[in-house]
Amino acid sequence: MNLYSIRMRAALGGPHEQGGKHISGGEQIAAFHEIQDRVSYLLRKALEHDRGNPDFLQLTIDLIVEPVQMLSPLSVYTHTVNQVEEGRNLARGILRDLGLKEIVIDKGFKWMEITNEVRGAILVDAITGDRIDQQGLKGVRATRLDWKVGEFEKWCYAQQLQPNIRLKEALALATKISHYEGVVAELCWSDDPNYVIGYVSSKILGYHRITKMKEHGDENGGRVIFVNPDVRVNDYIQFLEKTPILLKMGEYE
Ligand code: PML
Ligand code: MG
Ligand code: MG
Ligand code: MG
Repeated sequence: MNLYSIRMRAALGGPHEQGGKHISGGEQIAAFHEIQDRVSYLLRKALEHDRGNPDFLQLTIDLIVEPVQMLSPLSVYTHTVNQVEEGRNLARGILRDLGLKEIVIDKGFKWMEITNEVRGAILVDAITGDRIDQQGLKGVRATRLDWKVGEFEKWCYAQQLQPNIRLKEALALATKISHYEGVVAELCWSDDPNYVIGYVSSKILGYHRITKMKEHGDENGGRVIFVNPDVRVNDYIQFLEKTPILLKMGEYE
């Protein structure tokens, strides 16, 4: 069956590359007969976003020609916290458990402060904490990823979790991001002012969902990915942008 990658990005004040403020983005993988519904979903996501009403919106639809890799989602653990400080300290502890030094974790959180200007993720050296992607304000966008139809709902049922579209999208992203040799961890929280949940994820420890990573009303959010220095950055970027990934419950490559 032919599958299509459907990508959306929306901005306010012109296109992103001309300085527009990022409003919303989204990725879907769908069969031909599903494209219309998926596009409607992405349009609604962009047009109803709490970051504002976009004046630029781009949709890209293309046939996937590369073989699709099937992955099972990272295991999810939820940590309930009431304060941002508590959430961020918890995140720091997980990053420490993954072997990152204090200075690198500090730098990672510093990079999170500029995620509002950077559209995609920021790649950081896991030993020095320096930025290594050279993508400027564009950053790195992980795309061509989704759940196989029906699998997220099945997975939620098995996990006794309420289906939540944010979790669905973030877990697909985090699973793809972590699925590359030499990637140590990802730190993320949303850029949506009304969504304060974030996570630290890694292939080894799974997806650690933390219920408060920023204050309500704060529009700063995004992703920092810590990678070992022996990773060839351009190959990893190519993987994130181009390799099609579908998530399926309990199935390995
Ligand atoms: C979740 O686990 O609920 C998602 C957390 C990260 C959301 C990132 C985003 O929506 O931008
Ligand atoms: Mg709006
Ligand atoms: Mg951003
Ligand atoms: Mg967002």
